[in-house]
Amino acid sequence: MSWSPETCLAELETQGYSVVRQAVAPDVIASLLAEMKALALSRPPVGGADTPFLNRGHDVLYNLQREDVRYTRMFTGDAGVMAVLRGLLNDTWYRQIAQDSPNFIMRSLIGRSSGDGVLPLHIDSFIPSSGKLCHACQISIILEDQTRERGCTVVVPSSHRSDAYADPSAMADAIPVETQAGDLVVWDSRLWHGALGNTTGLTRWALIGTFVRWWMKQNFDMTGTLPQPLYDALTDDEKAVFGYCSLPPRDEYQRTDIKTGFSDLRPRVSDYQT
Ligand SMILES: O=C(O)CCC(=O)C(=O)O
Repeated sequence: MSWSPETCLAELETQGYSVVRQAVAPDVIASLLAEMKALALSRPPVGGADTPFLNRGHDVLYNLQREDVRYTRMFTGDAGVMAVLRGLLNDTWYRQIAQDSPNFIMRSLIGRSSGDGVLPLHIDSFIPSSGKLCHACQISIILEDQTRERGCTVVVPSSHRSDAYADPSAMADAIPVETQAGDLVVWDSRLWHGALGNTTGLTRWALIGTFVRWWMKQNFDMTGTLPQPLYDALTDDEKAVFGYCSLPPRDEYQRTDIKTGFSDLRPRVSDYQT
């Protein structure tokens, strides 16, 4: 690792975001990009009328954690990324898992390519706050260069502590985050952020992981729908990141603690339903 998680965490604290330049090797980026493009062609269309407002007009590949463990491992397999995520999101009162392992979870894992419309400023923490503790963050692995014309991400620096929902009129104060393939952009999900319209007619793919504290809901039933061979490939740390250690018990006779450790992990995905 040639970058400093401490610097990234310090920037996240003050600015609400951090850019890590050239964190991922070009050959890895090239194969991820080819896979995003192939998936976009081969997957049946989703959504329609119930597509969330912010996703309309943009290409989104949902639930990439079900395709291949490699997509999850772009995050969990990177010691620097994991140090940043633990620093931001680990619950220090979570005793069943040692603090050098994750107790935060992944809320979503998507591929995203900007369409020609602007992505309005928004937050993804659902609730703003001015507190020093972060409860959700996003990491975008940039697969294609992002310029203003190609719809780069925009942010309002330090807005993560504003204790307010994003004000669309603040787009005028938002700064473009121009990046190159291989960069990482990390932001506190309370940060007011969006993206410019992509007027180039080209794709603009990024792999975006959203990570949250262990008690937040995931976007889909990640734990119930993971194919067994992918579950078998996960390390215990990765199973915790998927949420298998913090599933609510069925009732008080199954368990009375909402938090569990690695010794409570089960051999099969279906075991968690019983
Ligand atoms: O792709 C981007 O530039 C921003 C994506 C975004 O705002 C989001 O995933 O919440």
